[in-house]
Amino acid sequence: MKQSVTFNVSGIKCGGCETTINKALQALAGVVSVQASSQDKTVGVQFDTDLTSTEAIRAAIVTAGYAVQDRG
Ligand SMILES: [Cu+2]
Repeated sequence: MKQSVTFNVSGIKCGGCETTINKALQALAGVVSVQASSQDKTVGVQFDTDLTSTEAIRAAIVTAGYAVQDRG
């Protein structure tokens, strides 16, 4: 099943950060699309719940060097 989630991510400052996060997450099995925004400081991800999870995606963002804020 496909699911979408949006993370609030601090430290996205430019297009290079967007590219870093896009590449890191697109390398994960099950990730369908990634939309990192330096303007909004968000990362929207569409993924297949059979193959990955919000926890795994969150961990990949952290591994890439960015901090994920808890959603309000
Ligand atoms: Cu940057």
